[in-house]
Amino acid sequence: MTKLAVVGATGLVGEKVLEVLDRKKVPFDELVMFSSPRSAGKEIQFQGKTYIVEALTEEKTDGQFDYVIMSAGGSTSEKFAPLFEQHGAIVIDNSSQWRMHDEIDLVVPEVNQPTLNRKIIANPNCSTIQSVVPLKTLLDQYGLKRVAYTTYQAVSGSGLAGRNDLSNGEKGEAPTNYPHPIYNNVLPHIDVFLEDGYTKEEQKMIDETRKILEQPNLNVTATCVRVPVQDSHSVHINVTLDKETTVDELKALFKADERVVLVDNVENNEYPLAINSTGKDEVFVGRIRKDDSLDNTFHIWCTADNLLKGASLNAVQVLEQVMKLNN
Ligand code: 11C
Repeated sequence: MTKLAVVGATGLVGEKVLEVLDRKKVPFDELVMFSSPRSAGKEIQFQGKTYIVEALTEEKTDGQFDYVIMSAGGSTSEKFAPLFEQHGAIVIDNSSQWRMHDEIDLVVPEVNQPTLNRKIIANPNCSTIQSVVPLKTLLDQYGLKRVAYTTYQAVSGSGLAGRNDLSNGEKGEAPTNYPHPIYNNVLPHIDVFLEDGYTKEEQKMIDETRKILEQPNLNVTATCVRVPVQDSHSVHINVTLDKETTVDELKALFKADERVVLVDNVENNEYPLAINSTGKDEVFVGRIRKDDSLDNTFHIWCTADNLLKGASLNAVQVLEQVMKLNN
């Protein structure tokens, strides 16, 4: 008897978690959906049944859950993930709360396995997830010397509030979520600014890349940018490899690689696009070029659906991974 809880079931990512659980036919016997008190009482139709969403309380963490997927923000995860864990559940957490704790696994199933030292497993930041997938292939084949990211991130990364700023901005309304209009604009600012001038989103990409790839000394830098796109993040990855290779060899490597889909036919204007990634599970790579300004360095353009591979799908893939380990 497998009992599963989905926390944050009414949010953008929570909705997708349910969609992916259904689509991938993840096996469980009982499901409980939790939300904030504000959304509690809502009805959700799932697999032919009506679920009433419950407000999460401390007492309810003692519900004999085997697995919990949390997509409810850092403060909820900080409080409730350890309580679920104490009561025996394996918790897969979408927030940034636990990611950089030494004893907590930070997992992208194509890249690494959970150790389960703790029963909380962190799901990485969306822009990091899609980037480490092709980087893992390059790491295994050539070794990595340096990674420089520039991101072009969709408004759904900020949840419904981001989506509203984009659609209301088009109608001439002032933003309520971002400090500036996102409609017709590009914001070099995601999450809060840190003392060194980087944003928290940029620092997350740097720290999480090193942790997931188990390359604590890898040179990584990032500039994270919000663009007026509904869904799917695009990331420019400038990567310096330890060994020499060619563009043709890289293309052949990615073409044969099950982790990614290569879309790189510039003669026909074919390259990864946000609009072609939305609703898809895969990570797309293309526009592979040599960067002659540095030795062994290449440009890669990488897109993925930030709500799927960048959040809900990765969380469900981690769930499937731990279910297998537990069997
Ligand atoms: C964004 N990447 O696009 C963020 C959203 O740490 O899980 C995800 C934040 C996180 O705004």
